[in-house]
Amino acid sequence: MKLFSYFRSSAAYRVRIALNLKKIEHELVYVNLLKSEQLTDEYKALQPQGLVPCLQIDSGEVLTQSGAILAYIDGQYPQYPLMPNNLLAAVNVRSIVDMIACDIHPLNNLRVLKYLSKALTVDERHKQEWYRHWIQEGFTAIEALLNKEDKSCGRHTSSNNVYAMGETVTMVDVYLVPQVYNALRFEVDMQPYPNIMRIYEACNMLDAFVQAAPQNQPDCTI
Ligand SMILES: N[C@@H](CCC(=O)N[C@@H](CS)C(=O)NCC(=O)O)C(=O)O
Repeated sequence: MKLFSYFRSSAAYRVRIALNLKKIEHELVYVNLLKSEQLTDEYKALQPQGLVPCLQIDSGEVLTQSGAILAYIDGQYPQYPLMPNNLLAAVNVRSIVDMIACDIHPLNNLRVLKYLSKALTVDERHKQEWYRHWIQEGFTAIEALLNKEDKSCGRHTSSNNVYAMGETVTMVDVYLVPQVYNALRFEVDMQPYPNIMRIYEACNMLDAFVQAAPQNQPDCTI
């Protein structure tokens, strides 16, 4: 299978982590967002929104949207499951995943930042404030959830956990690590989020996360 990826794309980073955790053989195809390669007709024939990632599976079919791609990978390759079996625990994983995927990440996407600067003439300082604002708002809520000693309703959050939801990596960690990478890149003060940082550091002890990291991608110097 081929993953169309860009080293700094956090949506592609999520998929790279999952492919590595599950040890799924794949090829990386690089789409340079700074050169607008995602907007070419050739790429849009694969991903009509012009967004990275997409995954071409061995049958030739192209899967789009990182959440859908991750659901496919987790369903098709059951080794190293990323979603809990318990329905309520799975719903709670999904809830934090959606806080990142729906309520933080889209507001800070490249096309949104470009629109702020070009169409709305927002200056660099305010654009960076915008970026940090949405991360801080989302991380404040996620930190509160992760800090809560709560093993009811399948939530399993606790400040004693190794990973976000317990002793094993789940989809929450797969989404959280790339979002923290973005936060650090844009110099968000991470002091108010000790649980998030602890989880980020624990995940980055695992090869699958290290190998998926932007700075370890062959296209990071292109
Ligand atoms: N909801 C989409 C978001 C994908 C996305 O936003 N990709 C970004 C990189 S992280 C992108 O391709 N941006 C290009 C652009 O904004 O022009 C997903 O999860 O796959």
